[in-house]
Amino acid sequence: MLTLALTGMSVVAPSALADGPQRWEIGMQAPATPVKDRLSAFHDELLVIIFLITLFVLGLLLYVIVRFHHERHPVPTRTSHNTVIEILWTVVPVLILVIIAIPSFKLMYFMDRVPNPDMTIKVTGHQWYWTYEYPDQSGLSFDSNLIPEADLKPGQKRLLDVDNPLVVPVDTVIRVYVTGTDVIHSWFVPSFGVQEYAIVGRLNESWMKVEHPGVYYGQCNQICGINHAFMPIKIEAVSKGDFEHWLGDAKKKFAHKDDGGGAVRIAASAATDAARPAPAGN
Ligand SMILES: [Cu+2]
Repeated sequence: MLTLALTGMSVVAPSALADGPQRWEIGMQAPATPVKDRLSAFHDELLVIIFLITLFVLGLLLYVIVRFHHERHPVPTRTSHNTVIEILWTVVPVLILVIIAIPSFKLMYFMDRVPNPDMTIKVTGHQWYWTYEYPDQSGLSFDSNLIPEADLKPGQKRLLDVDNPLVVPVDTVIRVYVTGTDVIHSWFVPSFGVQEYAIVGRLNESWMKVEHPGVYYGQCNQICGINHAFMPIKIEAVSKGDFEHWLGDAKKKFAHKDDGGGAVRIAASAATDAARPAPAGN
């Protein structure tokens, strides 16, 4: 019941914090994690640099068009080399690229390294749905399937809403493992700045720390077969208290008859070994 209540709550909750594709959207989705904050800021910085370069080139073009118009400049110059200019137009772009590379690499390392994770989530891509596992929570796991268009309830998003969304607590550093069972998929949540390939036999790693409660949408963005467009990602970020409630309910709702497969146990022990003292409340 509480699960339903929570789900209902977040669906009804102010849509300012629901982040997915919007009509006529031209910018990026609003950031909801420190990684995406930095990605958006870096994007904006690059936009300034690109704008200045474009302006400079446009200025040069206009100057050439006006200054060397055949009426004003009937006899063309025969200049074919100018060492100073040639050095400049090689060195200056290199410098610009180096200046861009420094924050770019910093950001890449920031995205790559999981800072002291509080919990772990394992995402498995299948043709054509996702499985979510909480290895820290005695292997809680469930499948997340698209809601077909015919079954959509009012307020649910076509091709984006799922039967069982991934639920995560806010202000928690979450390590995300991504893997696959058949072909290559990609788990992509734009407002989290998380995009990780789901590859058979590999465990890719990313992380997120959701800053605001809300509903966030993503999609598989690696062409994975005929139903590629029908394996969306829905994440509900809730307060830590609500998350604990949800966990209690979810463990009952998704209790497995076989008490979890071998894979779940391996993931659980790997996660426990790797990190830190077992979380309280288990
Ligand atoms: Cu896909």
